[in-house]
Amino acid sequence: MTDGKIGINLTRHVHQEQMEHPEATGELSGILNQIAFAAKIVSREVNKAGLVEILGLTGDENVQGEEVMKLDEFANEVFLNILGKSGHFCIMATEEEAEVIPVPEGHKRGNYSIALDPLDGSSNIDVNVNIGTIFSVHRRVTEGTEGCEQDLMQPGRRIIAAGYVVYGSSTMLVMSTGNGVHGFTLDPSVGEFLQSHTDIRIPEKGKIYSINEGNYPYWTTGVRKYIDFLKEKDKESGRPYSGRYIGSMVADMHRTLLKGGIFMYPADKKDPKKPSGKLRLLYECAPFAFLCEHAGGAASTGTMPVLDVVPEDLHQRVPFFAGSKYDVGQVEEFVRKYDEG
Ligand code: P6P
Repeated sequence: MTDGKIGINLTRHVHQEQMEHPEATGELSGILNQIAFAAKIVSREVNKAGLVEILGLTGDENVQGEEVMKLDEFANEVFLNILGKSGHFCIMATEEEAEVIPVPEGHKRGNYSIALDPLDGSSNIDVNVNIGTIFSVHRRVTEGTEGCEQDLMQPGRRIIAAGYVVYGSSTMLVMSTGNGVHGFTLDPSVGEFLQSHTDIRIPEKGKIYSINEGNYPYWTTGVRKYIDFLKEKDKESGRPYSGRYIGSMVADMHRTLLKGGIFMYPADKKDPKKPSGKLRLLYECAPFAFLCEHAGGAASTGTMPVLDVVPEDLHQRVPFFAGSKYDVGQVEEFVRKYDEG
């Protein structure tokens, strides 16, 4: 996937895209540069977390009722501070805050809204597993100065830019503004994200499935039968598939984008408070669905494209099946046959 075009940095890439697509406003490069700036700061902390006493739990809980790691809070603060003062946004939302976040007093309200998970996979921080930031940008739909929830609660089909940062052996930013999916790897020696992956394409069909099998007893019949099917021996279709599950959405989806296959977090009956599964629509599923579709793959709730879901709540959860088009289509067939029939 890498094409040796090292030397093009994120700024230049987005500028070139805007030259080719004048319909996009000039703000996109500013937005992505601010996201990259915040990501560099978070990357520095993540990479030294093992060395300083930052791994401890704060003992606080976020709106999801999950223990908040200090790095979660740090990442949340960094992104909100930098993006809130960038002048590009009229309203923001993050996984860490129950309510929408206004732009700080005295700073310009811009034409966009942003929803983000500042540090997804935080439960993996203290075992040194890849974690990440996920973001989704919409154009505002309301008039006036202050933005509001309506500017965030838009279907993913209307996203104008989305992406993620994966903090791992290297820090990589993968994004799309609707003209292909591109990857940029941070060169800490120059402090720049340099293009390392151009026009990422998800293979039409994969041979890896990624799901938390511990939830098997709680899935619908259709999902259970699909997972059983993937394990049956069938040389022609490449089954049994290999199982890979890291438990960090950014890491699992990064592999799925590059190698294909299917990542799943279905609805399950394990927690009555989460009847639609665990992953959130606005700042986890919709941005990854946007990337999957622009990389030639698909992302479904099991019954409809994730990008067509009209949000009803800021922290709404949806069942999520994403990756190779063939594989996502196949799980939809099992859901149709066994769960809707
Ligand atoms: P489970 C991390 O907490 C997260 O939100 C995603 O990054 C990840 O895909 C999922 O939860 C893992 O959840 O229930 O399999 O541990």
